[in-house]
Amino acid sequence: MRSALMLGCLLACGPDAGEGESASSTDRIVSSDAEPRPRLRSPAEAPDLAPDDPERVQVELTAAPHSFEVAGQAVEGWAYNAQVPGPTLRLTRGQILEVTLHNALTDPTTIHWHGLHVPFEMDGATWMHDPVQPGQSFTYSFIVDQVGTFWYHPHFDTARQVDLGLYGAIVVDDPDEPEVDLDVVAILDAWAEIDDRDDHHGLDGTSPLLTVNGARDPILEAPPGSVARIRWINAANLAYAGIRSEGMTVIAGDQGLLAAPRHGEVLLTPGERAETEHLLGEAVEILGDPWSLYGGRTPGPVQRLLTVEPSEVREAPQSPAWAFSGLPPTPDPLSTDLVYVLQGDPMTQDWRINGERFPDITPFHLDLDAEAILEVRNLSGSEHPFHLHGHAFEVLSRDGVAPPYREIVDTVNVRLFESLRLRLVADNPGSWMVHCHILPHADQGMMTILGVGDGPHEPHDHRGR
Ligand SMILES: [Cu+2]
Repeated sequence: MRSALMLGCLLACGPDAGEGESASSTDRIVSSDAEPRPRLRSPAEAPDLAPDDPERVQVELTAAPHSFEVAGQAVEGWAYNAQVPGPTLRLTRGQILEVTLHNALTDPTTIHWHGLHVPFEMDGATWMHDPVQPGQSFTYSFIVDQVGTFWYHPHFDTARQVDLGLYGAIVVDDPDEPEVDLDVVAILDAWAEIDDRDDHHGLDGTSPLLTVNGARDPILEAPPGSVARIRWINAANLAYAGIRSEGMTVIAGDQGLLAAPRHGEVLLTPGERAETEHLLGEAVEILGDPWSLYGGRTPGPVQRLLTVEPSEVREAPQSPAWAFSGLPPTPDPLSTDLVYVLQGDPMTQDWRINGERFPDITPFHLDLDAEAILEVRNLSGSEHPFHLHGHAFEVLSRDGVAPPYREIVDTVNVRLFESLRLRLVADNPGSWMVHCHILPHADQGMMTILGVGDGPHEPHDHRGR
């Protein structure tokens, strides 16, 4: 049972909590009163078992039950190699990542490589391939020709397995990028005050307790006058986090460097990543704005997520010379190849795509290397992070408005009644999952299949979620 996951009233729970507040710098900021405040550490990196092979990073991950602490509370969960978040997998663009998964759980499991363009049989989705059974092992192996911040998690009974603690970061370095003084992985997870269901721990995502690498409101110690690069991953099942900080620059998103930097804030929905740069003359606080799935930025307490604290005050350093491309968005051809209508209702939790619930779905199909325009319309009563496996795609427009620069992602939030137009080059053959990354929504049916090349294949339910 999951009762140990039900954290107590750790957020502001008073009768006036969040009432009548608006999004401004005068918002009440909720911080921890724990003393001393915990120190933030990047999740330990997995040791490379083939250190003499420059072409390959070889790692072993054992998924097993594990007891750990979150914000001072005991949790009976699951972990990779007895750590939550799991070991960070770090490699350089062009290397082969080879991961042997040992399943020491009582349930089947898989690993999905969120955001990486892996061959279909390595994707960890149980649409066509059986999961790894208890006591069994499986070796995933693929070349990585992308850079940036990605993550891995199971794609079997997904909401529950991720919620129990099975997730970790993947960092793919570009040898041509400037070095920074501090390069930190910061994985967000969310915890509800009360949750009597056993499938996830946030409720409607409006005011969960957000933790960073399992710590509430930690301090990141930094050398004086340093440049910090923080790689954020939202591993929560359904909580959104509006991240903001004075002087913060968002330098990268789901798929490496942005075409142009953005200043001040970034919304991180489940599954998404963002990299932020902080030029540390003095300490900076990084805040999390409350966000409702039912209508965006919402009144309520702002949480302090993290304080980055140099050991002494200095003049702020210069930003390194990031190689932003400055590319404009691709012009919209104004034709449409595939339409995805997101439907559902928070009252009934009946989530669908085009009227269908997984696995009773009709797969779409694209020829290999086809360029396709997807239109995603949200007619449901909730926002949804739309995610496609095996590919990244470009956001051409939101409600007809093109972004200022080219925007390449693998997960994109679709707000209430919004229409997005996306451009996809279907260059990876397989029967790929298309789903909402609010994992309970996906488990409840908001998932379908896009066949590329020889696909699609007939639906085949292994609880393939
Ligand atoms: Cu959803």
